[in-house]
Amino acid sequence: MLKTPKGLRLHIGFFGKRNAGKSSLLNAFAMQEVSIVSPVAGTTADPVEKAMELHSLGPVLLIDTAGLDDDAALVGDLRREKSLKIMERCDMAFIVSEADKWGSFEEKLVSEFAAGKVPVVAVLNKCDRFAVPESLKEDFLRRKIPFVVASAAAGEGIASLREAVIRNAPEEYLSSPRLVGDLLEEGQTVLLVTPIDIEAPRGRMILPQVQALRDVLDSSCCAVTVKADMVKKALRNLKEPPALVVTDSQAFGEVAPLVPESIPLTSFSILMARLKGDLSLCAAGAARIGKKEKLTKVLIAEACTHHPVEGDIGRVKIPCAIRKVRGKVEGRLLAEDEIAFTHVQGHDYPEDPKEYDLVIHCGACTFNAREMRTRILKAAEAKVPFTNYGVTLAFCAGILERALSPFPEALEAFRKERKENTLP
Ligand SMILES: Nc1nc2c(ncn2[C@@H]2O[C@H](COP(=O)(O)OP(=O)(O)OP(=O)(O)O)[C@@H](O)[C@H]2O)c(=O)[nH]1
Ligand code: SF4
Ligand SMILES: [Mg+2]
Repeated sequence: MLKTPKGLRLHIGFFGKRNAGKSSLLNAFAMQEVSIVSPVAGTTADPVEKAMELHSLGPVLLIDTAGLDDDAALVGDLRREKSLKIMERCDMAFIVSEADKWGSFEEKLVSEFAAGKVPVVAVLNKCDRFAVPESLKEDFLRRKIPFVVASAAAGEGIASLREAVIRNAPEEYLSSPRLVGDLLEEGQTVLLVTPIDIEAPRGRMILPQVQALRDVLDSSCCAVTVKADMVKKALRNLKEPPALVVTDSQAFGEVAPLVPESIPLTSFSILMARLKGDLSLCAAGAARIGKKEKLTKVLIAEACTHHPVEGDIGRVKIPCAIRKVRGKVEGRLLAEDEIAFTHVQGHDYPEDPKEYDLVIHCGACTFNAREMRTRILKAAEAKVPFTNYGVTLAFCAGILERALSPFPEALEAFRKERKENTLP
């Protein structure tokens, strides 16, 4: 159950003033003592996460946060900041207050989430001690704000809270997103090319590969999985050509000449870019690498916090590939330090990335779509082009047009941006 990638879980945040009962509610919801509860205001200092399976919806991630009282002096700035970061990651928010204390602070949270189109549920807790004013209930009904009257202590209203999640969950979580299945018809064959190199985890495959394989099977299609050196043989052995070839982006250059032009070819990272964010934007963003204007500062963001390995994609392969392309654009050999690559990992990401000429993100398979969209939005607001690993490598290898062939809109966005390029 807990093997579901974090990125595909509905993220539900518990927000509200200190002592409102957020941690108690999370524990009651999860039916486990996950988060520490105490009468001392400010008990939860750091976000606490709990993954669970919610009946009839599927995998969710519950996130408890530090109280966000309106009096900033009461709550440390760092705590506030952490809770605010969780707000950006949430697909749904529980706004918790004591039953008779719902006020302007909670209303402000409602408007903030509404602005980000994040569904909220008002949770009026401690109903064993305090009564919810009738006028408040009427007000919620009139404004169509879902609310639940609960008591974490008495276990009241917890079932209604679960129902409220299912009733208000964003559409995309009710129908699981497709990684590749929508490109296929039942019974077709897909060739998946997955190199087993030093970066491949021991004894297993990486998430995008596993997810693609699962989606092909869910689509009642046939998946043939090979390493890059077996592509030729696999194509020869198949009686009918595959409907699609999906390759690891690092093997794209090796695989592309082996696959006839008539067979659509793309990469796992391009499928992930489409699932997680905005493929057209990533395609247009990659064109920045080949533009005449100088490229001096590049931000490389990775969702995982793994230790870099030899030949690491973000630290070695991408900087090398970009220097090479820039060398061609500028018609000279670039010195090592002419382009500064800054690396960030995990949930670190600048609030305002305006100092960079380009942001390059990993496939973000462990992030949910909303977190990725928030990052894209930050780059867009700072007018900084944004792209991802797979799209970058395909661009640098000169094969992005081919990799985008199954996605006409993204191809068009890339061609439009590329007009100003100096590259052939
Ligand atoms: N009577 C009653 N007390 C509750 C209820 N829910 C929580 N409490 C009590 O309220 C106090 C605060 O509960 P917490 O769950 O720690 O509240 P919190 O919102 O997580 O507080 P922070 O640590 O400030 O984030 C504790 O003493 C709980 O036992 C409830 O439904 N009824
Ligand atoms: S670094 Fe990014 S693409 Fe790679 S496994 Fe982690 S989340 Fe997925
Ligand atoms: Mg707490």
